[in-house]
Amino acid sequence: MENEKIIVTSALPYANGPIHLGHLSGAYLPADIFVRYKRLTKSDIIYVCGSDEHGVPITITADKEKLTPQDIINRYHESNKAAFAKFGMSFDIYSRTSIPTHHQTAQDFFMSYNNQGILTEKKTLQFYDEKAGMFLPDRYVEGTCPKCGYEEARSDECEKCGDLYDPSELINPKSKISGGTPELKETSHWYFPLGKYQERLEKYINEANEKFNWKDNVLNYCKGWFKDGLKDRAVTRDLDWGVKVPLENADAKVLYVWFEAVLGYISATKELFKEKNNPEGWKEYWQNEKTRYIAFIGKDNIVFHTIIFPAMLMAWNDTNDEKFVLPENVPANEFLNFEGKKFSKSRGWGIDVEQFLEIFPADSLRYTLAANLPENKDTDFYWKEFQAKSNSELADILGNFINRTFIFASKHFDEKVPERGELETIDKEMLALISEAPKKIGNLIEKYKIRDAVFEMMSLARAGNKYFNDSEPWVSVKNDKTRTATTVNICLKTIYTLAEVFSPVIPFSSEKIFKMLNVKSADWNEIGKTEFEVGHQLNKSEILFTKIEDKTIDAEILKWSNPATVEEKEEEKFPEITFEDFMKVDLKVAEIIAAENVKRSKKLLKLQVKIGKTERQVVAGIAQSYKPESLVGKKVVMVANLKPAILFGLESQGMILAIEDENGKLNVVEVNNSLNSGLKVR
Ligand code: B3M
Ligand code: ZN
Repeated sequence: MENEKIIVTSALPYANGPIHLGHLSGAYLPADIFVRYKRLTKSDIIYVCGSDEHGVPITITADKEKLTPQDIINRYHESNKAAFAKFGMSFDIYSRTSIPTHHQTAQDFFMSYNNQGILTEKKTLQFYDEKAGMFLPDRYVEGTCPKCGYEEARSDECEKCGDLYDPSELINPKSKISGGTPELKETSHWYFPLGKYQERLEKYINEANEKFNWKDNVLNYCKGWFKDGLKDRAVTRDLDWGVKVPLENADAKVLYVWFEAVLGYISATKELFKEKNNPEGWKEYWQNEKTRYIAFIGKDNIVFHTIIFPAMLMAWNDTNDEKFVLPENVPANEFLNFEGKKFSKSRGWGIDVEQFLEIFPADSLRYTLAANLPENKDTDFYWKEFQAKSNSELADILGNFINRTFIFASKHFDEKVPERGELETIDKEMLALISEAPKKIGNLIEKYKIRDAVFEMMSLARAGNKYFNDSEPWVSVKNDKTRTATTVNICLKTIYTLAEVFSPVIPFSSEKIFKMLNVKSADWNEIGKTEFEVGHQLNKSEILFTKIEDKTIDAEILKWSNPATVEEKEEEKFPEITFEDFMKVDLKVAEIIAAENVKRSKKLLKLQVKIGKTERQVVAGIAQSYKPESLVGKKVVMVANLKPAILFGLESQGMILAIEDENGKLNVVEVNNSLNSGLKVR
């Protein structure tokens, strides 16, 4: 029988920041464990991943760091690839979406849809930044929510109250690029008719679920989308970074990043087979109805993999001879938090993989993360738990069992596998456990219950330790060496099985154990039954897991509990300005002569200030730090030539300088009361 063909993909991480532990727990470690297991069962499996290098997330990072998008993706593609390798990710290829193969693939899909009349071109209004000379993507516009007054609302969606609105309703819109007020301007985009596929998508998910048992979190999420009704989605954007729309009248447009990123799985596979000198080989996987395709992702990517990508493939398959497989399962994980708080790139919260692996071995991280995967709900990484699990399980159970056995084998059996004598009940029970464990563990991995699988792995090691204790070889060695031989033989066989079943989780350590045993990894389905030849020569043993000391962990805890560390990372880099730039800012001493709350706003105060002989109204976001009456009479510093803005329907004619402390409290910069208002600050 031909071995089953499987494609496994993990979400393509944006190349705009380092990979952190949350990423690993979501889409990478579970996939790697699955793939490594499947390889040992002799499946014909390919595992592809790579960097997602387009879209606004990349351009925003580039703007922030005053670099080009190309600089950003080069930096993070290489460093993420290296970090993944160090962590033991066994991708067959870690590709990237900036390569020509990918651009070509994405454009082919777009053109096929367009030629088949699947897409429609529609006109819409979108914010345009005159100063920057560009259309602004959603995340580049900020303003006040028309519903709840939240001042950092996005152009068409309020993060605070969840309202969706037309961009024309956003109050006081600001361009994040120039700071200016953007205008709504007409543009046109190509739309994919997602709504038309709703019925077929529901059917596809139901059927896949019946056969392959999808996870509840994924199903519920999809149900929510279906309930709201799928809508047409624009698959193009006005942006100059990405895959160009391959049409004549679309010079300044690129494909929407999600539209092309999911196709990155296909282009990465093409690249893989090109490397193998078999450029058509990818088709045997992607365009083969017998292939099983499994897409590992984090929960924030569900809709793209269960709805949008399958709909895209359906549309292609309807209109082309070569048909693609759809995912049979999308086992999305929830999130891992770091010490009780969400990982956040922008706030610098949470350790990244590279930093982590400078201090601790990859297998300790793999094991502890795998035992605590957010399979059904969010979980947390805590330093103390990491230490406890590494020490009390990897070192004290697994490591200790292997170590004791090797000491006995070398001391009493000349580093060779001794022959078993007659089996007693205790031996038979241990042998039964060994022969059942691989199947049991394999079944759990097949169902994406990796946590449970890891628990079973350690249970086998625990059982081995107990068997060693209960057999008391240190007693038998004095009066019944055959008994000791039986114990050591069975312990070595247990270790062989442990090395195999643990290898998807702790591959580096398993490799060492195989070497100590002087064997290679075997077929997973045979492992519990494999016997050593009597007299098989063992190699020298080595310490597999060293205990993590309190002082090492305490140092980490301290580092991450000290807000200064986080603050440091948060520090924004400002571009240099010239003296002339600085002199353009008109700073003046102002006296606050009246202050009151702004209706419906928690943040804003309406102030009247005096600057020399003139009076002005300023709307300042300091209501959470000051009672209005406490401000009256204070002399402060104000930016007097700021372009007026409307906040909550009130005109604000300037800005007051304030210092934000570590807790987010604002402290207005006060000046000596003897100084007259209107004086220039410089
Ligand atoms: N780059 C989002 C993320 O990094 C996105 C995934 C693409 S998968 C095709 O979470
Ligand atoms: Zn709102």
